Amino acid sequence: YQKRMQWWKDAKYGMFIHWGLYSILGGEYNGEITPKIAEWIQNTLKIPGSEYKKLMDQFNPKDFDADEWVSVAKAAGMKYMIITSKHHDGFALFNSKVSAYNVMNTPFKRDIIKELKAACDKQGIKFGLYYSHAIDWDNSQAYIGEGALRDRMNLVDFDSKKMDRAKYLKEKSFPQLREILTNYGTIDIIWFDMGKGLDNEEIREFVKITKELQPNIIISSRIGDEAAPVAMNKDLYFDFFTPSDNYFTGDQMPIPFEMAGTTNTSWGYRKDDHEWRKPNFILNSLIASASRNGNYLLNVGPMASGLMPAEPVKNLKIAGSWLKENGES
Ligand code: JFZ
Repeated sequence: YQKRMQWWKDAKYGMFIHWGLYSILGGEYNGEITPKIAEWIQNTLKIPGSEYKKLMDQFNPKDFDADEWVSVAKAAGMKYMIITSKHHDGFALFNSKVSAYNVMNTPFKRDIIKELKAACDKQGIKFGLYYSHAIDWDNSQAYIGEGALRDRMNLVDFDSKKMDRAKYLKEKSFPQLREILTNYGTIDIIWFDMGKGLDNEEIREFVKITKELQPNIIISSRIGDEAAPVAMNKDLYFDFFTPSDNYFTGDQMPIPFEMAGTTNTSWGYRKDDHEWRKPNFILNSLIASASRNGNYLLNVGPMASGLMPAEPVKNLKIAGSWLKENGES
């Protein structure tokens, strides 16, 4: 465990990227502005899947340049990159045989995961994948649970009573996990998210597949219920704890953690969100994490063009210069 974790502990700072069909909408659909985070727009505004899927025809980010994104991360002082290989909407940024709902069936027809992995290797930073393993709004069987979990499912197109989670896991989630952990060489981190609702046996199966295909990978705590850090020493099915970025103060964490934050107030690109966090905020967050032996994973939501918004890039670079001048990069 210590050996597997060492590079990550040394790295301290990474780039998170949320990019997908929702980036085309930028938080607005048919004149309506979503009140919540942009990548949840399909769910929040109850957009029927048949309509949302039409965005595929518009996915053509002609300015996308994997090397450029990795250069930004490097200039920021970051040592790894994690991108949404599939977010909750179910759309994959990689070439998938399991589901046609992927980037190869858009006008763009380029495997984004493949290009970013190559760029990270070339420029010498680590590469991880976010995969929404439990939530999938494109799969009629993606059942998570009732009560508080109910709203996380796609109840516009599907009836929760007819869903069969085992079927979803067997037909999409497990096989796609196999694809991303097989087709791109070494993957350094698997960032499962929103696993609440899965049972222990299912979680164990995710772990089993992951370790079988990538023995040295490290796994985020959101593979299951956002387990209390205290539970850590018992059943250690994940490698690091993933609090969100309101996790600023408090005691030393007893376990390795990675605080995830974003450069404005949304993860996916939102055209009306101009609350860009300043370099001093970024540095404060990094220090808040690093001083408690944790990592900071800072998100950028690129636009549909394939470019990152100019403001966060500028702020990240200013913070990065400070890190360089002060000997930490
Ligand atoms: C999840 C996603 O739903 C969201 O779209 C984004 O990908 C984010 C990084 O992760 O949202 C969460 C999940 C858990 C917490 C906060 C946001 N949390 O535990 O504080």
